[in-house]
Amino acid sequence: MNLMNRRSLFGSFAALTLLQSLPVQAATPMVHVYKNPTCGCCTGWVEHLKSAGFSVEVTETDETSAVRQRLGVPDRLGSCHTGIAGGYAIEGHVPAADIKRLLAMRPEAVGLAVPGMPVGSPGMEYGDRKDSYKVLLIDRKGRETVFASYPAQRAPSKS
Ligand SMILES: [Cu+2]
Repeated sequence: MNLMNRRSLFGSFAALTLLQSLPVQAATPMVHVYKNPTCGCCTGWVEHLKSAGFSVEVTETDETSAVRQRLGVPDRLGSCHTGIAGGYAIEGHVPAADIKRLLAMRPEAVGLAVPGMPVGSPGMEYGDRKDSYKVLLIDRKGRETVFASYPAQRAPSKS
């Protein structure tokens, strides 16, 4: 077998392997997360996504605000990390269930944001305390509407 034939044979194998792997990849939603290397709650959120069945790729960067700007997330809605899922920006501690709903609905939008770092959101667990927070849908003009609301939960008092 000459070199040309060997190359094309390898090429076919590669193409075949790629085709076989595609259905599996499509079934596992993928999130690419940009986070500061020292951010602990960002890692908490990554773990939350993984346990919800997402495959996660992490890029550590000190320029998280540049990533946010590139994706069209207004600074006032910013948090500690930015993810990309199915072409959407996922800013901050957005629950995995809301990302799945977004990917199923596929609206015309920039993506989702949980501004700041509300206590009790995924990755921001702090004992039993859960503050209320909202998941916002950002449209292409940078305006937000409420996508999901999470009420505050008080731990039962131990008296
Ligand atoms: Cu955080």
